[in-house]
Order: sequence, then structure tokens, then C-alpha cells
Amino acid sequence: MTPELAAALADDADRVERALDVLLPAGDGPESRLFQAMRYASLGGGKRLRPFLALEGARLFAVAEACALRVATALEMVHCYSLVHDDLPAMDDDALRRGKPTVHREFDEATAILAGDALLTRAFEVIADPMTHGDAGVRAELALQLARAAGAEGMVGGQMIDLETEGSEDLDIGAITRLQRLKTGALILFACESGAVMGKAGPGPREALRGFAQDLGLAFQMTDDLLDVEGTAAETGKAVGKDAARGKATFVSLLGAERARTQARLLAAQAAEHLAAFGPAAARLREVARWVVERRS
Ligand code: GRG
Repeated sequence: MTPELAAALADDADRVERALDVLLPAGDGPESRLFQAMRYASLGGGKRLRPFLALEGARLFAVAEACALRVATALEMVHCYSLVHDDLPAMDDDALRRGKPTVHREFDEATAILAGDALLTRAFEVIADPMTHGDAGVRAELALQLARAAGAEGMVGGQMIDLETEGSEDLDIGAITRLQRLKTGALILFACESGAVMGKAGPGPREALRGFAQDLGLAFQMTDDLLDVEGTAAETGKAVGKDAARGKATFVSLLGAERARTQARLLAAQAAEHLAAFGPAAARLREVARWVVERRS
């Protein structure tokens, strides 16, 4: 990663951290345990890739930073909720996430379910708030797109396919690609396109960002599959070797590590090409595509 990209990622991560701190107050009374769990799930960890994509996308259209930050932070809340629920005993039953005990291990299962629910709903509360954007039509479109990305025809649908097909021998590359487009790709697509929604961009730039996101999402997932095979828990902050242990078909199990790596790099390069028309303004997005496939966490 170039020092410029590292600084930009760190800077935006810091902004998101501070926004999460404000938007997820500690709370008091008997429900304070819920607020603590929401904060535990969201603060102090993660690469903050999705918010970075949203903030950088918004910069292409000169969207007000405060508006973009609220959308980026809401998106991160949805992502954090998905991690909390994915780690539950009924799903992946994981003990480690972002280098610390998962929410149900640190608190308890019921609290983890509620914290996930409350993060998801808080995200939509943030998007719908007039402070996020002065134009109610833009707020409605953001809510619609985020709901589609996160719901049954997006991330949650992808998770269902994942659970249903676990251990199945029949999954081919087309089926895995579809699963991952929903499970991880849909939220990455929202991240990349949300700036164009906030900036009321025309169909050309929106299509370019969608193309970028689709290739980036797959490259991201291929790298995630590679890290599950080749990474360590110390690097990734989560358990590794899980896919093979569960007999999951992944890009790596189907293509082999070397082809998956080559394919991920090709997709990252292709992702960057979609942004040609933005010129130097999209340099950081192009750079982040390169980093996504070389990352170790
Ligand atoms: C349970 C509703 C529900 C959805 C689960 C996205 C998802 C669907 C589960 C996350 C589990 C997982 C390992 C998915 C594969 C790729 C992925 C999304 C990894 C985690 O994202 P990163 O690497 O995590 O951006 P950080 O911690 O850096 O934010």
C-alpha cells in the first residue's frame, strides 16, 4: 500500500470512528448493556473499507463531507451488525472477530442478537434523518438502495444460500459468484454507488461506479477466501481455515490458490479501468482496488 493510501484510509477510519462514537452513545438505564454491545461491535476495529469507498465515491461528486460521513457510518453499522450475527452459534459460531472476543462471547447470545438488530435499525435512522441530506428524495433513495443491498435480495439472501449450500459438492463457479455477489458484493456496491446518489450523478458515472464495485467485490471475496487458507489469526483478527473445516466451496477450493490469486488481481485491474473517465480524482479508488487483493487482513 502506498503511504498516501495508508494515510487516507487511516484518516477516514478515524472520522468514522468518531462518528460512530457520537451516533452510538453509551446510554443508561437497564438497556445500557445493549448500547455497550453495539459500541463493542462497532468501535475500535476493522479496516473500514466500505466507509472509505463511500467517502471517496462522494468526493467525486463534491458531496458535503458531513453528509457522506453519516452515510458511510450508517453503512459500517450494517456491516458490523452482519458480523455480529454471522459469528453467532447458529451461524459460524466464531469466538474471535477483529482480534477480540465476538459479541456473544463477550456479552451473551441474546444481547448479540439485539445489538445486531439495533445496529441495523440505527443505520436506517441515520440515513432517514434530515441531517444526512437536505433532499428527502435522496434520503429515500439511499434507504431504498441500502435496504436492497442488506436484505433478502442482497446480503441476507447471500447468507441464506451460504448456509443452505454448506458441504454441498454441486456448487460451481457460477453459483459461488452469485452467492458472493449477494453476500459481500451487494454492500460493497452500495458503498461505491452511494456517493453518486448523494451527488445526484447521471447514469454514466453511476454505471462506472457499479462496474468498479462489482469487480472489486469479487476480488475482495477471492482474497478473503485466500486469507482463510493462507492467512493467520494474528493477521486477520479472526479464525482461519474455517472454509475447509466446514467443507465450504469457495473460489480457492474451486480454482486453486494460484488461479484465485491471478483472477483476483485481474478483477482488481478491471475494476480500476471502470473509473478511467473520472481521471485523477479517482486515483485513490483505483489504488484501493490494488490494495484489496494484496492485503493480509
Ligand atoms: C448474518 C445477516 C448476516 C449476514 C452475514 C457479510 C456477512 C453476511 C457475513 C460476514 C462474514 C464473512 C467472513 C464474510 C465474508 C467476507 C467479509 C464480509 C469479511 C469481513 O469484512 P471485512 O474484511 O471486515 O471488511 P472488517 O473487520 O475489516 O470490517
